[in-house]
Amino acid sequence: KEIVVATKNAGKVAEFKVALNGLPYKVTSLVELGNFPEATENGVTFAENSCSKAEFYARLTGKLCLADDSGLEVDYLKGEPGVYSARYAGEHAGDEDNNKKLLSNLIGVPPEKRTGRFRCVLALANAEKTLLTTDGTVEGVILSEPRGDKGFGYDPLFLVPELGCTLAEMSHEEKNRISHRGQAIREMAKQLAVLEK
Ligand code: ITT
Repeated sequence: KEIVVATKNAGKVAEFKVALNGLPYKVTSLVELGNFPEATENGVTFAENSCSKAEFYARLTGKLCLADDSGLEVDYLKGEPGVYSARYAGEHAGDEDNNKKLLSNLIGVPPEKRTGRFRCVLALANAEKTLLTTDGTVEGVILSEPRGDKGFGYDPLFLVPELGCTLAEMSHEEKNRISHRGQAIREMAKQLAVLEK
């Protein structure tokens, strides 16, 4: 049996591969399956985008697809960048541009007001419909300078206060243990096992 991790984000793929290791599925991703078109993401919630991506790629591949829609909500910015996290600094912006924009929007904001969270919604779909959704969140504080060189996206700016380090200072295993995505993946694995019974 095969599950396609329906994402083009190499950072996400790396975390999925580690987290799904040990399940009775062959795990592939759009990154290695070839040149698939971009799914349109015009939903206003992570759940809408996650389901539409999963269904879109399940129809294209004819395989069971697991999609991830995720992002960073910053309280001082009223929940931005939220579902726009990947394109915060523009349609084709990279992680560096997005991080720069986030920092510039938080200039002068003291640590106690720099709270926020990552959210992740996973959707599993076949060519007909979405079968399961799960979610996860992790709370943190946005630093004023990056720390660490692992991870992707906003990880170097996201401090997990209880651990005293950013998500970019952790291995995939450590990050998965606490992250929004790690939680959502573990819940998905549980529900999938029930579904298969
Ligand atoms: P796919 O749609 O192909 O999966 P994407 O990067 O466009 O890739 P999203 O629309 O879900 O995916 O955007 C998620 C963005 O939120 C991502 O590009 C990062 O900027 C940010 N993000 C999500 N999870 C993150 C994490 O674990 N660490 C750092 N940044 C994260």
